[in-house]
Amino acid sequence: MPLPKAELHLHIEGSLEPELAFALAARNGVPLPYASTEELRHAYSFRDLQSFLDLYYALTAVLRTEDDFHDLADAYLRRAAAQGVRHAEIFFDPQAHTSRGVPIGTVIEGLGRALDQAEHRHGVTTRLILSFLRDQSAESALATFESARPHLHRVHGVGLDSAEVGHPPAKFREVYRLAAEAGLHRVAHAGEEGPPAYITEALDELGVERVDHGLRCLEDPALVDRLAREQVPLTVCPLSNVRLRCVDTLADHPLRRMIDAGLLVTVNSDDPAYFGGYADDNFAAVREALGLDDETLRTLAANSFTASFLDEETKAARL
Ligand code: ES4
Ligand code: ZN
Repeated sequence: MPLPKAELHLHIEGSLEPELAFALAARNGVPLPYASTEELRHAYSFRDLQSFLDLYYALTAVLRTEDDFHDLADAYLRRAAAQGVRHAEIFFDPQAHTSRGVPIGTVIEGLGRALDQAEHRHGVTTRLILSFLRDQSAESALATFESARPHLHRVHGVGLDSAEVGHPPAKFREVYRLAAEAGLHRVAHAGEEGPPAYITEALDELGVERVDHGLRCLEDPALVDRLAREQVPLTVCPLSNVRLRCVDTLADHPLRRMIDAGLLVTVNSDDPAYFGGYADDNFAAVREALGLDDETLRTLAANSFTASFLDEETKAARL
């Protein structure tokens, strides 16, 4: 039985498996530049974050209707539940869809319908995190946030993702201020490919409560001390880090060093359809490659609830 855990770093678009991509392409009459699911899987070999993002955004073309977004999220939640996930805080990238003419309401209401049913159907509680594309303008993020306002009852927080280098967190100060004003939680990807200074900036300029990835904090000992002292959660994604070549091999992954430094680390799957595994696949991979013992794995699973946006009473009940 997989350990009960929370998934805190999961892009719903990154859970689109080739089989579902082909089924939705057929349903919507969208042509795909691949002859088969096998041929598509062969394209899953990435040089870096950007080469992955190019395919990730290309495949979103199959997602058009509310039912598509519902089916995508329901398929993820079913798989997650089988891997011991009891709570999932799920990113979505509205700009990847609105830029193709899909209304933001279609995206949020479709995902929301699957999330509403998830506790009953799959035993998974859920939260939705609206994520801004950092390689788009600050104005586009602001317009996206304004267009999401009628749907904010379904949204628990905001995040920041896509190509990191050259797009520092401070670019999004204004939209994060508005999000805080609207009572939303704040997280951001930082220190995946970008420098440790982006982690500090995300904390100080955006007020983030959690850092997604955060791997490169290890290059700055003073920052590690701060993250440990303040117990800022880091949502680490081991299989993603290998596939996007942030680390050479799983055996080189700094997860254990991060735990030993006193950081509040969690293990997550990022884009499981692309990176070779869901939540428990990531747990199993680091157990194997880094020789983590059962107690360490239990700590990582407990950290995932601690670092979640569940209220304290619910967290305790889920542990
Ligand atoms: C992402 Cl791995 C990763 N990094 C940044 N942005 C993303 N969007 C989807 N996956
Ligand atoms: Zn991510």
